[in-house]
Amino acid sequence: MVKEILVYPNKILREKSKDVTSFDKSLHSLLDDMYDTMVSREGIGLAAIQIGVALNVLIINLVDEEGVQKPENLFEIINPHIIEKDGATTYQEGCLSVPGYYDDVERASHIKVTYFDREGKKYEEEFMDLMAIAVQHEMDHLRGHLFIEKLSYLKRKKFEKDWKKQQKAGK
Ligand code: QAP
Ligand code: CO
Repeated sequence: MVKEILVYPNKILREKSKDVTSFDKSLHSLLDDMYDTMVSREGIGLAAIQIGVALNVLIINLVDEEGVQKPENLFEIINPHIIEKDGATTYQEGCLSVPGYYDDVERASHIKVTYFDREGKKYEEEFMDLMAIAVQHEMDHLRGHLFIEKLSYLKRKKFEKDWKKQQKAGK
């Protein structure tokens, strides 16, 4: 089911998410709702808090070389921990909770992560490039952070000004 996505500056987006403790039907329907919601808005990543659920759950579904978003490339990542990170890369990020705004953010280019899947099976995996960026972006949501917090002071000020203007315009 498609859920409503919380948009900045909704305070719920600042909540810290908690670990999943049971890998049951309610987790599965959360994951399914997150997928429907993400796809309906043409997103490539979503954290549970973006639909108001403060659990350490995120999904990522990058597009392939042909630009097609295939369900078999979906990652469901639960209770993730970054155990190693290195390198640096910059990417023009966006976020479904900050629609219409994109800006450069620097992050580690390579990460090693432990996480669980929807059945509670544990994985240790390395991610690079866009997948590494997406995991770090979504994991920031789990700690109540948005990519706009990483902007320089001046860029953030300009963002706040433009955002207020856009909201006044009723968008
Ligand atoms: C997070 O972002 C991410 O502004 C996922 O109008 C960011 O899916 C992953 C979106 C950077 C990898 C790299 C944003 C859709 C989607 C918008 C998204 C919009 C419509 C963002
Ligand atoms: Co986001």
